[in-house]
Amino acid sequence: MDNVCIDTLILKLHDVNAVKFGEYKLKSGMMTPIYIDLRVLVSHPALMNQVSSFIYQRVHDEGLQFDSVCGVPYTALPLATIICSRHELPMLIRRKEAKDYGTKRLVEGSFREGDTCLIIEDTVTSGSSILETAEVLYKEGLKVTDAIVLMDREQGGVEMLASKGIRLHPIISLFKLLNVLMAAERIDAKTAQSVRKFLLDNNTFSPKEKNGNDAPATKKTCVEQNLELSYGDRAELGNIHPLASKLLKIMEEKQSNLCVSADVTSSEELLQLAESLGPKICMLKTHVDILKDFTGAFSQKLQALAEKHDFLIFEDRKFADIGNTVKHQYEGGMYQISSWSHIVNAHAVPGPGVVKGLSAVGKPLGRGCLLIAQMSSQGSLATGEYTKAVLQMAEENSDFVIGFICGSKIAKRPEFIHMTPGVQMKAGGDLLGQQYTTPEEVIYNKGSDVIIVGRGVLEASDRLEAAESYRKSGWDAYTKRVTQSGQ
Ligand code: S5P
Repeated sequence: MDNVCIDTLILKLHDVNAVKFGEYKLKSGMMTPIYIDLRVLVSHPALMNQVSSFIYQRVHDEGLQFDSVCGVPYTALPLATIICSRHELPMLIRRKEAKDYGTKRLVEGSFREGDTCLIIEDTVTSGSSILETAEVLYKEGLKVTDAIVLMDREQGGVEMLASKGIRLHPIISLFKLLNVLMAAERIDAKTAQSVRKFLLDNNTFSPKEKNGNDAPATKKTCVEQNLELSYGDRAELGNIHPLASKLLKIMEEKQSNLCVSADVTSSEELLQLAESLGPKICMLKTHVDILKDFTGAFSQKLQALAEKHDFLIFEDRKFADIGNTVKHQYEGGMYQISSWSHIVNAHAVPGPGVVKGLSAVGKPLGRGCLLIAQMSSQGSLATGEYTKAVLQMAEENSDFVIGFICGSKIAKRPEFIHMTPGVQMKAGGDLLGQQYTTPEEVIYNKGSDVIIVGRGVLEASDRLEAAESYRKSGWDAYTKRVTQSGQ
């Protein structure tokens, strides 16, 4: 099924008010900030036909085998009717109440014991409505192995039904729906974020304790299904390092995955950059040892600007010595990096001692570290097995390591941040081995989280304008990636 059609269908459903935002009560009594009301479909016959086509297409794509079709009353009943009529499939009708005259049957239509019935539903929250219908069918000697639903609220229905032996095939997930509505500017990022949080916090299925609250189970499920979590969702993950969470929140809030590499040699120019580009960036990267006039007062001013414009400071010191030495380099000397930089980075070459040494200083201060897993420069030795070993080192020290400097996403855990240097609007390189790829390539194709841009901004005639165009490119690539995930 192609993406454009699903996106268009979502927008049409929003047009007819089948998707509502506000305060609504679900059948279970739970209050929800998003309500899916597909009962309105009967008033929109063209849309009704389209929805039916999507459902049938899915039945076809999955190659489902069944003897009859049953729509969960009432909303899915007309959908099942259209599908069965169009494709000449036998249908069954489940009565909500047994009539008190005649045959007293709960299922109308002809069937034989042992027949398989496919269930069609409009919206699933916990999966209980599908299960209720399945149980009525079971009583009549029918089998139910699969169900198709137009809208999955992603609150545990798939898992609950799977635990009862029913495979649920959702056509639209609420996470996908939110991304499409946000990309079309029908809702703002805040609304999408609060709905996502609600969905993650209100999973109705827990394998141990049915109907209990089990938020982590949903989060795990999204990851397991390889659904792309938004930056905002990742910020809320249970195991995330507080600094990584803070960064992801800033990114979501400012709609920026841009880190500007402020590779200038005067502290005044660096502060000017921080002041003017501050609103566009999630992070400012420094090489403090190239400043000709570093002072303690400079680092205080930089911290004040980071507060003012809500960005993190990343001193790109690339520590690479034994633990005891890096401890001194991080904390002491004339730069006292740990006192002002939220994030530092390190090479893994010395072994885990380098992380231990840095962590001894940085962890009590709430700082975080990025490990250099890959480099953008030509002929870099940080590849293959080395990169894998860096990943392992990060996993073992995730109380201080928050992510990686890398060319592409290397870790599956959504708690880790991937940051990629060597970014310009045009692929290419410099005369000293730097290699550039584009924001789209880095974020959309390579799955990284943050673009690090130095000369792409610094050498532009209008630095602010350049920063804005990198911010926009990076953000658009991210939105595209999240929107297209899980399809
Ligand atoms: O592999 C790397 C790692 C880093 S941190 N390649 C890099 O280029 N960097 C840094 O990113 C580098 O030290 C510089 O500060 C920045 C890239 O700058 P640009 O001017 O080439 O965008």
